[in-house]
Amino acid sequence: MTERTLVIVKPDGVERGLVGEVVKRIESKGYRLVTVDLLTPDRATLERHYAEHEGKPFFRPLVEFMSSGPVFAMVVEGDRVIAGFRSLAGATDPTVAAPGTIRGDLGREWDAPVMRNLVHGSDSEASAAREIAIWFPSL
Ligand code: IDP
Ligand code: MG
Repeated sequence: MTERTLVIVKPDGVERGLVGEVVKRIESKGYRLVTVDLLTPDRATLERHYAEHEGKPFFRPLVEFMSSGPVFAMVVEGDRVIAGFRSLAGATDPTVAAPGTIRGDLGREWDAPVMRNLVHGSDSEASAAREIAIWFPSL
């Protein structure tokens, strides 16, 4: 089943020069980039994107972190890519993310536990549709 998902290389990943590494893993798996953008997102966009987390203790720090510098956002297409990219990304907490995953291999979040985990990936068909509309309204 061909799906689309929203993937974001977060500011820590862009700053560390890991955009190419993330794209390589996505393309090597057989997924296709539909569109990409390098941008510094504003707070309003991030508050919409992370609306499900509003009120949680990490919400404000997360919005600040995500707006702190450029991110690399992309729409990725492929067979069951929503679950497939979550699998490539690994567990939310890089400390326990499995080796072989993006977060497990490359995550270094000791300055901000769990938050700086390099990538975002939509978690369901509904989230993917909602998030793609926020980041790429013309699609
Ligand atoms: P996910 O990105 O794996 O889907 P979510 O639970 O949706 O994880 O959380 C969204 C983002 O919020 C995470 O990727 C991470 O950057 C941050 N985050 C989640 N839990 C915590 C926490 O306990 N402390 C700090 N940041 C967190
Ligand atoms: Mg999530």
